[in-house]
Amino acid sequence: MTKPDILLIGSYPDWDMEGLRAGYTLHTEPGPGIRALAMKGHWQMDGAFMDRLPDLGLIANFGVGYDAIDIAAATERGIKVTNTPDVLTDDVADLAVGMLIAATRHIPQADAYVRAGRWAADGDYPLLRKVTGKRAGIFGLGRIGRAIADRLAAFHMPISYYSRAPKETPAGWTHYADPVALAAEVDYLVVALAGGPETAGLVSREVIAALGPKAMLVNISRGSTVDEGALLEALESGALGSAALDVFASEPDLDSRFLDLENVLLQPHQASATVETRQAMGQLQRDNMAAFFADKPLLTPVN
Ligand code: 8YV
Repeated sequence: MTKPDILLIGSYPDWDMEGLRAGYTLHTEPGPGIRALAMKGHWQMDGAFMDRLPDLGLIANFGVGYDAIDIAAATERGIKVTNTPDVLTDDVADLAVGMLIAATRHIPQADAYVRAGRWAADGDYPLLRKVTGKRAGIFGLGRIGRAIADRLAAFHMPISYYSRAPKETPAGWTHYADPVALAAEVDYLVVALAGGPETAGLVSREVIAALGPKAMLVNISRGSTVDEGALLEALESGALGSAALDVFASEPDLDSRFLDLENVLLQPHQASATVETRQAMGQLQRDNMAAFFADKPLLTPVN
């Protein structure tokens, strides 16, 4: 039996390549006859590119966020889009909480202090602030936001959240319809919004100002959700206490002003980057393609 033709975008580890080669004839350039596209990375997928694939029926995205794909353009062309939700939720929530604690308790700086011999030479590391019991705000209470909130609730943090409509939550969680009002009430603001035009800049200059000099912004979603110019200014002036960031507007070439700041913890967009989760994401991407070619319902459709 001939293998279906698919276009491969992005760099895949051997375990994915094995599964992909076993099931498909792989192409690296668009053209006729290609019915599915396996996409990885944050490469802009617009209507003009889709038009170079006249037989395309499916874009199978490796990742939960599909802000790089013009969904309206895909729908107009009768192209289905799938993503990889759920399988990465725990990892992303784990990293958000890890970053929050690491940045508050200066885990990277204290490690450097020990390695530099400063513990013996200069004495104990300066005292910091406590994490447990502080007030947490979650921006976007989808699957990932909820998993972060559940973890922070275990640290006895009162949970407030921003979302368009209130969600079903454990008793005592507070919904805010106004992002600025939420920011004014919390010690930590963790951004777990989906990317895309609807959420662009939602962490605005006003939200950052409302957080204030003692608060921390944590972002594991997309750089586009934050007014990055306002964030940099506030971190530089001390108007915002600190930030822990896994994502940036211009990643991977982030604004070099971040590198000069001591009140920021920087991560290389690695929230889903464990072997277990990346294998599960690759499997789900291939399972969606297999369903498409077998004319079965897609597992995790977006449109
Ligand atoms: C990326 C992510 O997909 O799932 C998402 O939305 O941002 C990540 O998991 C990953 O970097 C692979 O491109």
